[in-house]
Amino acid sequence: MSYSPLFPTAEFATSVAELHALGDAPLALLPELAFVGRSNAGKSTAINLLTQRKRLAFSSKTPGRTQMLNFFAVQDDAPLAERQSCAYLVDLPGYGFAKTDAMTRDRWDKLVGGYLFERDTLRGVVLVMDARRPCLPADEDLIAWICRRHDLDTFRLHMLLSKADQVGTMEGRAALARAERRAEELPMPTSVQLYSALDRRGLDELREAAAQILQEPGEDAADAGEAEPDPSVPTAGH
Ligand SMILES: Nc1nc2c(ncn2[C@@H]2O[C@H](COP(=O)(O)OP(=O)(O)OP(=O)(O)O)[C@@H](O)[C@H]2O)c(=O)[nH]1
Ligand SMILES: [Mg+2]
Repeated sequence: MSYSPLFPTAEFATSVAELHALGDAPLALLPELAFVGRSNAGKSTAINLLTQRKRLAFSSKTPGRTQMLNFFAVQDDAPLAERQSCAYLVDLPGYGFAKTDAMTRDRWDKLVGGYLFERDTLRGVVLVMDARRPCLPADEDLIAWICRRHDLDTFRLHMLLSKADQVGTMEGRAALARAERRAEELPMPTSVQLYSALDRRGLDELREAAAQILQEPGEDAADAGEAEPDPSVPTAGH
């Protein structure tokens, strides 16, 4: 029997400012789900909404608020006495904000790009994009980092079109269609949804996608396998 992540149990675990410090960080070997996207897209807000916490991840009107890799440990939904951490949500610094100088960009590439490319325990990412302008060149840069991974058959990309409250029905549909077309071209399994932190539209869908990404690959199959009788083992009465 396997348990699912219980997002409201999330607690801050650690922050990492340099990629090389990641190996020394006090982190257990658990699956990770990172929230990435342009600065101000709503990554920190999405983590707070998912975990039902007001200020777990710092959100701000000022672009570039999140500067480090911030890890939040999530416990499983086992009975209270048996609960243990089963995953990390990771809030990443944004990219592509107006005042980016060469040094900031270089730092971002090393820290975030490096993390997205080489982190073995990273199971997938939620790519947060403003529904008013999805799939901008800066988003494509980020997708390019992910495409360099060697586990693209199982690595999951979930495109979260945020601030859906800021677009009309037709514009929202057009944004969704555009992102879906892009998703079909990508080499990794990719899903797309509209969402709003303001009116909580799409929150259940986000929760389901996040839980599914963090699930062990083949976990369902393994569970099903346990229930199947092994034909090589004689059973009572045979
Ligand atoms: N209207 C609306 N505003 C939102 C939504 N999600 C986030 N915001 C607002 O957008 C701003 C930026 O949100 P953050 O969550 O801090 O964005 P971020 O992507 O973490 O930004 P950085 O850390 O700078 O990369 C804040 O003022 C949020 O309140 C949404 O769904 N609708
Ligand atoms: Mg942030």
